[in-house]
Amino acid sequence: MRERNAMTSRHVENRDKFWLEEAGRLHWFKEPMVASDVSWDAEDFHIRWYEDGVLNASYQCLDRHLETRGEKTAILWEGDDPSVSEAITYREAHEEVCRMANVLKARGVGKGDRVILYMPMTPEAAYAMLACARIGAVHSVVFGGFSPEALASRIEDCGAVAVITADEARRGGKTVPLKENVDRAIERAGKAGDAVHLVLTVRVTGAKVGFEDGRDLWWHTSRDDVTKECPSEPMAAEDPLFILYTSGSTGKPKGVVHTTGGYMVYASYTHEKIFEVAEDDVYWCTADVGWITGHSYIVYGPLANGVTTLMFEGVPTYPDASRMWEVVDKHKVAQIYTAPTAIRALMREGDGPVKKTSRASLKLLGTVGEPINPEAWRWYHEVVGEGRCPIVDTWWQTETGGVLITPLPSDPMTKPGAATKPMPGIMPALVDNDGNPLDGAAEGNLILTESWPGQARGVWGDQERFIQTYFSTYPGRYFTGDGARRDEGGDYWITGRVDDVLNVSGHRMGTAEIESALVAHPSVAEAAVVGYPHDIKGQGVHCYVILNQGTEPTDALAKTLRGHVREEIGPVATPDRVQLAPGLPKTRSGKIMRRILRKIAEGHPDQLGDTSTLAEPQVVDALIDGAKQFE
Ligand code: 6R9
Repeated sequence: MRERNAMTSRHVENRDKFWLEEAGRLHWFKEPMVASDVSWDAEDFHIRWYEDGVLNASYQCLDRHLETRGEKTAILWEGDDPSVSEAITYREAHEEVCRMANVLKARGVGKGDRVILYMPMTPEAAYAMLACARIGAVHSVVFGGFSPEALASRIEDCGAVAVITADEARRGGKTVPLKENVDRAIERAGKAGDAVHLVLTVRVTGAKVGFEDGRDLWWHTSRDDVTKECPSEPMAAEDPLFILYTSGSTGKPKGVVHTTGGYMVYASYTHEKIFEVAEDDVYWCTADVGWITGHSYIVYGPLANGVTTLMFEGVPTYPDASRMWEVVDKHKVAQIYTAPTAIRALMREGDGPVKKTSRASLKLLGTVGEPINPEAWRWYHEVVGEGRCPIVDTWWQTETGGVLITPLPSDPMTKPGAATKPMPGIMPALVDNDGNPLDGAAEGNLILTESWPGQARGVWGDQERFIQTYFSTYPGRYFTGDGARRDEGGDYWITGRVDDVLNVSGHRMGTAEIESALVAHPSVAEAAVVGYPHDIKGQGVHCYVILNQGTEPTDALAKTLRGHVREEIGPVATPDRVQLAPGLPKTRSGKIMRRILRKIAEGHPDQLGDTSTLAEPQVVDALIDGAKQFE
């Protein structure tokens, strides 16, 4: 708490000075003299940080550590197969990155060119990101679980000239045909596909794949055709570092653009303050590099800070539900950073798989991606961390580049489910639907009133859409799309996307609140709650409930659960419907697609829209079937 307060006062005293001092954590080829020049007004919209500074993100993550940490493990890679792992030092990573950069350069890829990465969770994914950064090319990582169609539309949208991929990915004992998907995507992308003049493929499983002469190269042979030295391109702070596609409530996914200087300062700053990684610690973020969490907290943040970052190829439940904790013991992991959905899935398997491991190395536990229900928080804290590890529930978004609201490890851990306080330097606020500021204890729409270095600079190829999406709802302010409650202590509780908030008989309720109550019941593994039009109340509450393994789905249990929520929150929140379901429609990153649940609850299963990003499309039919009981 004391450090948080000290940093916050430094920021209040002199904001420019605060952020310029934080910039000093990086190695700049030319140090910035100005902190920021920002206007969020539509007429004169611009966001610039450290604009006169010159640096290189790859240099920051590798070269600057060579003298002091050359033999330290940079990437500790744990394979899908539990018997396979590999430690790569900063010096080795530097060499691999230089070689990959030279292969790209030899094929004419250079500063400003866009390169798509469609990779498994192997060290080469990090090499590819850093190789692009090294030569000033702009990478766009597409999660390996996306379809060839999704890949084609991204190749097209960003005008990629090269793709880096692997023959196949391994995950949970299964394989994904990455190279085959790339070939199909390039064909599907037509003219845009023709513009891709290099496909660099990493050999992972050794599967037989197609090879187009003149376009395709193997990484394991081409790496020997180039030298292991490659200077890093001096980049202006505002030169783009990467594009990352993310979906919003409307339209096709947006290519969110992050630039070099501000993003790197913010990733490094937040990683240091939130995770408190000591020099000899092994830090593990379980995300995939295809998501922003993987960018900021597997690759750029930890490596900028000289940390040993663990990269995991597999999934938390393979070969069994003990895997995560086995990995913790095997590599003496000190910090884990994972998602509530993973915690709930593991909690469902009971305490046994956790308790058979030691976990003595753990010092801190983190979560990200969705509100964590107090039940899961407590399990994580008490069973996984044995009550001795602080939990950092980090709230942020693809668009924010790094964490904005979170407990810091030295804060008192007394509010399970609260993201608590802004990072020093971050200025959140709550407004009502008309944009009026809400003071003190209140619930409303979460906005940011001031820029921060890690903020996205735009939407690739469509700056108008960027301004429209984030800065027009409350003109001159950044709208997060999330709702939040601020309690008497000034702590923030994220209630979820604003479009998920229910209004039942004039009472405003976060779906997360009802979900939490349901999950707190001993029979429930997971729940998702949506509203549907109700004649009298305005909105009714429809709960989709996944039971714990081995629990019988009966009408009596559904009734019990209605009563349980009524008990927990109050009569106003009594579910109108409880649907016991076999699964929830989730994206491959584990986010529940509420749009689909809403449409089914509304009785419009014919209007589900695009379901191509679902991990298991077949659950949708079961949900539609199950909802018929309410007709
Ligand atoms: C980093 C990431 C962003 C959305 C965000 C919010 C939800 C993320 C959260 C959280 C409650 C947390 N979200 N972290 N909600 N508590 N700790 O997940 O980025 O994929 O862009 O998602 O995720 O709704 O607006 P992204």
